[in-house]
Amino acid sequence: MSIHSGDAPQRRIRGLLRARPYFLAAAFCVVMATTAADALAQPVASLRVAGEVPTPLSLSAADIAALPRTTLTVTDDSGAKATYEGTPVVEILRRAGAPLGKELRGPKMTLCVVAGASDGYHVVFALAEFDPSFTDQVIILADRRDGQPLNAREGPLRIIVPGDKRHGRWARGVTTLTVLNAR
Ligand SMILES: Nc1nc2c(c(=O)[nH]1)N[C@H]1C(S)=C(S)[C@@H](COP(=O)(O)O)O[C@H]1N2
Ligand SMILES: [Mo]
Repeated sequence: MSIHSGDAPQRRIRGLLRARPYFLAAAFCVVMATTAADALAQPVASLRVAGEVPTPLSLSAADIAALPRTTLTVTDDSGAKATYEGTPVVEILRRAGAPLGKELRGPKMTLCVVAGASDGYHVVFALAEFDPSFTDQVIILADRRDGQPLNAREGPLRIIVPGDKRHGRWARGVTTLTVLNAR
């Protein structure tokens, strides 16, 4: 390459240096757009636990994966056998400070948990339905089916209610658990 000043390649380089702020701004935009696109393509599991609890929570996928795990083999709505893996919902409610065991009595017996999903679907449970001192049924918040992360249609998080014969409360895409007193 020629090193004589004023020839075409040198002028091009001086031009690039003068324009550097614009290149930095453009590069910044590309990085931000890529980050935003990734966020849209791969929804990260997260869950907000709010309402009448002493400790509202915002849990990431990693937070949920670190909780105690349970596996349930159930029959899905199409009649197929499926193994769901996740955390018992009671573990999440316990960390939010919801009253359980001997604490769940009297006026707290009307406490409910409303699970909200990303498509606007909502389902309701009595708090007692999650409590192992009331029932042996274990309702889970699943993040895996048959060893794989839940697909975009049903995940990242789905409630599995093994004792329900109809699947209306097996809410897909759960993003919120709201504790409310029904009276
Ligand atoms: N988010 C969300 N979850 C949902 C629904 C819904 O409309 N939105 N439908 C429910 C109903 S009525 C049934 S019968 C089951 C169907 O389960 P499937 O999606 O595995 O077939 O999902 C349940 N979970
Ligand atoms: Mo349904």
